[in-house]
Amino acid sequence: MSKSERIFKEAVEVMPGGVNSPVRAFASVGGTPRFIKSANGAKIVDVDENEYIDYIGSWGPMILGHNNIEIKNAVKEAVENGLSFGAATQIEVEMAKLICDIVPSIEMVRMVNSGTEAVMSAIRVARGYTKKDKIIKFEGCYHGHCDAMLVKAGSGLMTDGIPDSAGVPKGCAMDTLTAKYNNIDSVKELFENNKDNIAAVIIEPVAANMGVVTPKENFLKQLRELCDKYNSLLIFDEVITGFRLGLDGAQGLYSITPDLTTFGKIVGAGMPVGAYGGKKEIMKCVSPVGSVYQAGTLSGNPIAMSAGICQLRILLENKHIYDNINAKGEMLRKGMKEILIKHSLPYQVTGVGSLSCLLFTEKSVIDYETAKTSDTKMFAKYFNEMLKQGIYLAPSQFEAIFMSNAHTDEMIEKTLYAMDKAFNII
Ligand code: HOZ
Repeated sequence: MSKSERIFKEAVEVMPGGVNSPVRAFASVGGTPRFIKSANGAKIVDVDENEYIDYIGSWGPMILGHNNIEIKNAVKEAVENGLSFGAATQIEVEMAKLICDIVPSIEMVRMVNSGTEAVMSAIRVARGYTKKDKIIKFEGCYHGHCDAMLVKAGSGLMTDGIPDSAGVPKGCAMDTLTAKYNNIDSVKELFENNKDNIAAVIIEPVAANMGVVTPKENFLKQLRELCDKYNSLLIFDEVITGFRLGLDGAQGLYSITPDLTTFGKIVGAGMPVGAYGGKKEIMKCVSPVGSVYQAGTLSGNPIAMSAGICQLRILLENKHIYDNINAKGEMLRKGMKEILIKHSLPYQVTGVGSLSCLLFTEKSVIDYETAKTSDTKMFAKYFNEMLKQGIYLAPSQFEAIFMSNAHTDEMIEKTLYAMDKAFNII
């Protein structure tokens, strides 16, 4: 029995599924989750000393690769002064200024501790500001695990085949309306039927929790127009895309200005950080200035801020990193497509920039329905073959492949070689 297997046996006795977040449990791919001991650059090592090329990158934060020396030093320095004060610190102001400088749509920002918290708070702000209740979300988009967003959600729910979570009171989900991603008519219809009641439309501008699904041309622009027409807010959930698809995320890439944006992952460089922000007029609704209450004992924690600021500064001062990771994402996608052709397989390679996915369906993936046509059993076989060859992919068909600045061409070539071999076997 491997060490991972032994630890997992203990883990399932004391933790639901043996994990602290469901997708990690390998439930949809079978086998035992690898218990990770350390990581460096683009490689991770498990407790049995197996080394893998890592394409999860802690689900997105590690855009520079693991264990970045500058970030590590920034954290060490911050630790010397104490872990948390529950009081205002200068470093929080530094972080807020940095985010406002980097992302033009953000005039004011509030730091929280996760993407879920950011979304939950942004929705409350949208409701408080507009004095309306209903929220439109898109099938297959995942916005963390707050009650109102666990309706036809992507990520772990899609992996487990349970679109709506148990334990969400009807009242909480009653005001969540779902539209179809990439289908503007489905949004128009909801607006027409709920004219004065839509507080906000929330969207992952690139949907990265049902595979990676990019927006059709003009789709985001049309959403912006509809929100303006009906006096509703447009919220971009950039927890995955923020600071990844460019410094100013998907909103920069597609030239759309949302009213509110949520961040997580990269903004914390591996520490538990989220943030939400937007127009000053809207953010001034937040307590203590306004009447929308939102708080957090560890929000703006100095250690987390020091990590996040360091990572954002590196990205800001080295913009070529984006060219680099985007080119590597492209190299991977191109290579995957060639292998599919070689094996006469009809599967879909999707993605943009450093986010990619291989979906096991012959249908072009444009939304939740088409993503769900994926053969998840085939994905599971593929996943396990790749793992055997030292390639650590997300253990779910519907999660992204994350490229970091630490991935080398050789690593990508090795990955493609493994993929070719995997398709000879499965
Ligand atoms: N929410 C993440 C997937 N989109 C999973 C996080 C984790 O399991 O660590």
